[in-house]
Amino acid sequence: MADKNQYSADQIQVLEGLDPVRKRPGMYIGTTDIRGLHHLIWEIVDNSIDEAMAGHCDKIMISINEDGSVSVADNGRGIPVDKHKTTGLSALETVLTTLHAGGKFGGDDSGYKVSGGLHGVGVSVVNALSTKLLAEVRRDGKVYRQEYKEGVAQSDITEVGETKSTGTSVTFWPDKKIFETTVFESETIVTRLRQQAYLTKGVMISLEDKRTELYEGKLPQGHSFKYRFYFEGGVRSYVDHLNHNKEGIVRTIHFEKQTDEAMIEIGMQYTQAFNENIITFANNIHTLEGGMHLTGFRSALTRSVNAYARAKGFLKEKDDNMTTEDVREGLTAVISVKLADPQFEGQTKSKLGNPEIRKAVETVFNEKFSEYLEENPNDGKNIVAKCMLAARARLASRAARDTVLRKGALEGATLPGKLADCSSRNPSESEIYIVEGDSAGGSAKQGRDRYFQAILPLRGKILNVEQARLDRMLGNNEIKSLIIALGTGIGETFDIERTRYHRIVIMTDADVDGAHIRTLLLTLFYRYFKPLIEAGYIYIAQPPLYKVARGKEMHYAYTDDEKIKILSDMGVEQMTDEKAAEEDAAEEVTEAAEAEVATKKKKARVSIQRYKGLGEMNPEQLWETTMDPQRRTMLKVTIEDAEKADAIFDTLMGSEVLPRRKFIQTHAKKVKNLDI
Ligand code: 0RA
Repeated sequence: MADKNQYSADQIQVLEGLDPVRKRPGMYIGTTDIRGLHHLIWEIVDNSIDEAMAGHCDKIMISINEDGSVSVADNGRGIPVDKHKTTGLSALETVLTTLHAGGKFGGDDSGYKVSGGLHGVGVSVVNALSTKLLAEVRRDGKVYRQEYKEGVAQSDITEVGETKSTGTSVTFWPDKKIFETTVFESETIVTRLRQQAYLTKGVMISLEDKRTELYEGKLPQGHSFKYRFYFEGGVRSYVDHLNHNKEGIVRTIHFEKQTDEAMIEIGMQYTQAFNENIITFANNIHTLEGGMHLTGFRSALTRSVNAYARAKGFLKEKDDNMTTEDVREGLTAVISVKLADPQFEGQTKSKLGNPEIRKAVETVFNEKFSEYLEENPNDGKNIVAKCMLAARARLASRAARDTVLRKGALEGATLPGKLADCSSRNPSESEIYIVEGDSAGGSAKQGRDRYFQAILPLRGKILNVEQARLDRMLGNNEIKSLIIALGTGIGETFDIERTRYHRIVIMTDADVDGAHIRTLLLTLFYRYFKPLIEAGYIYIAQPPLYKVARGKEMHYAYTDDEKIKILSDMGVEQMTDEKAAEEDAAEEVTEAAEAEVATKKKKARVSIQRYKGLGEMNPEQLWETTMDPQRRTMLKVTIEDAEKADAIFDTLMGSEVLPRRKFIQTHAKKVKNLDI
């Protein structure tokens, strides 16, 4: 074991340097839950991506190892290991033990750093929060290694072999004393890595999850959990991926330009869909709240399309310009900017603030897009036709929407008859359950606590509207009832202060229709009641999937895994065919077989009921499993959840409108095995 006393004063300095990270990890990685845990991976991967963006690396390999540690390896130049003349420390050790030192090294780098933005707190933070970290550098024909514990080097850098390749690998074991959980979620990592691969074109990023135990019985025989991403098209491939089940009206187009301010990359495609889906990034960080790059793009798009439509005579002199919404209908776009000094603002620090980027994006877009329109008049015609159709639809549906959105239209309206309101008038203790179907609504009304729980049943048929436009759906009586019940008003009169309930719970069946209705409601909240989501008022109820009973003993299972666990706790190893077991148990048996019969009887008395819908539960069951605050679990809806629903919405709604679906493959190139 390392003894602090054997280190020089300098090194103790370094040690103290990381101390605050272990004391207040939240300050550096946000949280110590699963998000914070994943943050550790992003930190390390970002460093390799910086190396790739600087043009020195084209392979990044991530593995979740059998023992739960994570390795990130790249084939970059390798972090320098020779000692700095004045500090006496190698770059490797400095990067690993000094806060904010990550990436600020080398000096010759022309690329942009991912680090320094939203996260980019540096590898040293990962080091500090790991019980053990192993760094390996391949450089100048040699392999070097250094081991750390809780951020403290256990020895000098050691030469351990020879190699022809170069690169860096870091393996770390997150500290169980710091994190609520140290079990990584491969799905989350896959999603993030795919996104990073789109944004760093030409780089192969792979993930292997070697925790075979975790996947026992879940993957096909002989398969392991492996992903490999490589996109030559960059954001163009990203747009194709986002549109894989939408019908494009033109090809995906792609612009790229380096200006004084930034590297600007834009991919876009107009589709038959009705929603817009514009995703923006600054230095590979998803700018969920948008910012200057988005503002610049939107205004340039509106101006370009209108100018083109006028110049070509599609818009007549008497016609109004198309609005910014009109020109974005059905548009999918990915905007990625890389700049030297990104300013992140906003509530979640995910809004790009640099004002100069607005103009830069506008200029690049105007130039490239008009060039494209001039060269592809047919595409130009199709795009303008699509936008003009959106404008006409907007005018046509305005009347319908206005009846709902009009100032005061829903105010003072009497509460809908279907609403079983609660008696409390204090919103902070009141809840409303939006329940799918009249029968489940009936059970919920009987089972609830009337003091603070209100029930609003919605007919399952609300999704069956012919129009795929949400704003028309606002005229739907079911939706109107909901809006009146919420009390907030909508549109220009929306006022969160008037919310009648601080918990708004969506309770739908665990089937396809239930999922559709949930998507519809989430989309409605996302587009018209976003502050309710931001305030954390929207929830999704979690009814059980099964009831497992034996005599007076009764358990509810909310997942399949839970059902298996309950059965095994009851001593029933496998799902028993109940009838067969009963018959067996009733047979005449000898004394010797008594024990066996006892077991069979035990199994026989277990009954498993699968709830296909909420309507199958009686009021008491619904109360004790799903509505009783002491016993229920509910999911709080985040903006990200609602954003996903919003993205799915048009696909769902449009499924009858689209005559066929086209699946566009992204160009995932096959790559040989890595030699790192
Ligand atoms: C600074 C200088 C040099 C390499 C790196 C940083 C570097 C850092 C990381 C982190 C993960 N992978 C990395 N790969 C490289 C080298 C400068 C030179 O060789 O001239």
